[in-house]
Amino acid sequence: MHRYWQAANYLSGAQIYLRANALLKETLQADHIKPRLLGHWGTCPGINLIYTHLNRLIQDTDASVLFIAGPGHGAPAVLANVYLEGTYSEIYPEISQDEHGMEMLFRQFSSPGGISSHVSASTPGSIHEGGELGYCLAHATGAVFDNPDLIAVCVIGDGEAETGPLEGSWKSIRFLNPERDGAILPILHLNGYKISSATVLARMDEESVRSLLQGYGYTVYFVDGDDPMPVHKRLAEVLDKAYDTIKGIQHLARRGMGYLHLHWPLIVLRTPKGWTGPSEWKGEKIEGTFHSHQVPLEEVRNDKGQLKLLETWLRSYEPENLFDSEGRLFGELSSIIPKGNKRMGSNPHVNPGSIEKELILPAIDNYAVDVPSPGAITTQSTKQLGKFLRDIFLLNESNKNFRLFCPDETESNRLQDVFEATSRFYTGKTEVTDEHLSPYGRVIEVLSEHLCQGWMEGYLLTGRHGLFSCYEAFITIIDSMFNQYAKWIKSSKELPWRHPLASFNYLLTSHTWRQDHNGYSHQGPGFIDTVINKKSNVIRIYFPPDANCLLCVMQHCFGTKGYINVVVAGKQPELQWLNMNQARDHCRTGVSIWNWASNDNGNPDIVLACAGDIPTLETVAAAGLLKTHLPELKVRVVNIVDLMVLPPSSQHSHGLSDTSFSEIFTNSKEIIFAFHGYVSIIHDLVHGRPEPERFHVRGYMEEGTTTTPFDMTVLNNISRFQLAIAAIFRSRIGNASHVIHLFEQKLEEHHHFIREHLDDMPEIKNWTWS
Ligand SMILES: Cc1ncc(C[n+]2csc(CCOP(=O)(O)OP(=O)(O)O)c2C)c(N)n1
Ligand SMILES: [Mg+2]
Repeated sequence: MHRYWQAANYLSGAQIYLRANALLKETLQADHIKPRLLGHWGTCPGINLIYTHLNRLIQDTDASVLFIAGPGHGAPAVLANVYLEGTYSEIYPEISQDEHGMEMLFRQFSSPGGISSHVSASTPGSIHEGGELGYCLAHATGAVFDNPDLIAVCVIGDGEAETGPLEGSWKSIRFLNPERDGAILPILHLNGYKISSATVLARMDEESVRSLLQGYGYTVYFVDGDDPMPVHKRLAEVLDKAYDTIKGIQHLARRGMGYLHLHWPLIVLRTPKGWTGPSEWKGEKIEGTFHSHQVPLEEVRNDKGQLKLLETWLRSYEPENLFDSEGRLFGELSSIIPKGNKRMGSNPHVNPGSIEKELILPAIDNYAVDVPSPGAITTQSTKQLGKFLRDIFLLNESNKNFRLFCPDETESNRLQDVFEATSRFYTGKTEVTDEHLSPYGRVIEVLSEHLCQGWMEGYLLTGRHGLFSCYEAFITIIDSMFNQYAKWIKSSKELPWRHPLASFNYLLTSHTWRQDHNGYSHQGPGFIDTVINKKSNVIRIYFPPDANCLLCVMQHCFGTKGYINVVVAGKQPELQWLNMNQARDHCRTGVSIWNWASNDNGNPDIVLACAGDIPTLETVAAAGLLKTHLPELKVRVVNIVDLMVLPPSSQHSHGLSDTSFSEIFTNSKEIIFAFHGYVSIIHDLVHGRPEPERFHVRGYMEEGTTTTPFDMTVLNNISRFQLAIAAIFRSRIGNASHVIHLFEQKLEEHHHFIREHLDDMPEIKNWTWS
């Protein structure tokens, strides 16, 4: 095992430096060295040590192990191991297990036309890039939900352990039920440093580290040292102990003997950063310090002394005793590699196409709202969705492949009908006043958007399905995680061997326009701005205006693969516009002219467009006002469900053809666009359409407080009166000053009324389309 570790260390160091002379058959020359030295060495020896020992554990126990490297910047180590075990060459035959393939492995690393410096979608066995630190333990946890036989071993850097999401992830074990879930085994790698500073945990004494982690519910095993042989011995012992503990917990739980007060194992590995690398250069220590973080010797091409030191370092692993003259690993070393799918690079949960079970969806007609005519009834759209979700849980119960992730808002978001089918997952102490808690629950409520996101990513990346329901304003907490996930999906799509995953579905509700209890801090539609910038073959954004449209959109999203779908919908009682058949047609095209609200007879003076449920209400009401007070103005109402119909089809596959766009928006008429989010999004999207300056967009402009629902629209200039006034101005219709005056008076009246009565005017509250 020690020699296997040396082989992995050799391959790791060589990936950073060599472009030729892979087996060091010749004396190392400057032109064997890559011109640009890019990569991270410091973390590699630790990752290699752990991987080597896991190979042994798997061989002895036949365990199914998913390997997650938190410090994904240690890609040379992960790549070295998947290369040694053969999984790399199976996927990329040109990187063969011989001298030529080894040279190619080295050349491609961090090189143009090659592969990136981090673990990435292109790395076999990986569901985790680790480029942006903090999410490894969350991914590990998501992966083992409902995978009872899987152990996700997660290496956590001591720098990474300082991040908010990682610090929050220790509680993940509280969300595992050993009866039905697999196990996580965190290995906290205290190599002492992050990029250039000391780490908090590495400088704490052993007892403090132990009590901290014990407090979270772990049994902590320490492995300490810089002398390889005792470290090997101790690491092998504690891995066996950890494995036995996991199996013991699962054994008891699966025989109904309880698990409430168990302690899951956790290993703290304290070994030097850059271990076995060059120990110092000109009196400056490298091994065991932050100087080993990236490239320990940077001047090897220009400095003969450094070149010599690099050669001494690489030869210290004795490549000639690891690989034969053709570059093949010696047989006795290969014997520690697990067989077939037990190799961590080909764990079947990682690229799950072949083991994924499709999500069974009930017919949405069962939950349809009866809408005899537009505006005839009021309902809570997300309440209807809750019934649909309830039945998804029921239909997929035996497949155990669907979960709802939510930061404690299922009830608040009006999805509580799901509790007729399942519960909130909870294994702690319960009180008689608790509701819907169970260790078998499939609703995962943790008040951490980071964990909801990370767990659901891990769940989907291992072939399952889910929904993340969140207050719209707080989803921006995970902007950066979304960003990384979208990059992962984009990169995966470029790899023919990666099977598509179920789409990541967001339901953003309790949205900006109806934050009745909470006000300004809870008003923020900015997530859409983040999403819109991602690749068009990855993202979709929907604004269903009512319950039937919400059901259509969600049904569609659950049936898609490989996308990130963002659905924004209100939870408050709201007017319903379309019956199910109309909703289906509307959602299929993503945009349509609402003829029932228009009076343009095919030739409008002005177009009123809207996206979002509240903007839709105000737009329809504005059309109603104009019809009553200025019937000669020909108004067309256009509703947009699928935001991505707006850009030209060259930019997004949902983009309307030029002809359809002109049919709906005309080629020249002015458009008053009431939008749920920030206005610049719409301006960006319609860039490239005929005369885009026709689009006069109104949306959320950071005006708000705890006020009435209608006042929110007034504060942000999208109330029916303001839209109607804008329509009159932009259409340039004459003889309308009395109407403008009337609408301005109404706004004035509203201002005084809400201050006196603390509620909206009855004519607003009770308004409906007629
Ligand atoms: C969220 C985030 N912040 C900052 C960085 C920049 N960064 C890359 S590596 C690193 C240090 C990581 O230290 P540690 O987790 O201890 O890993 P190791 O020592 O094993 O390299 C930092 C800060 C990052 N990748 N992600
Ligand atoms: Mg570190």
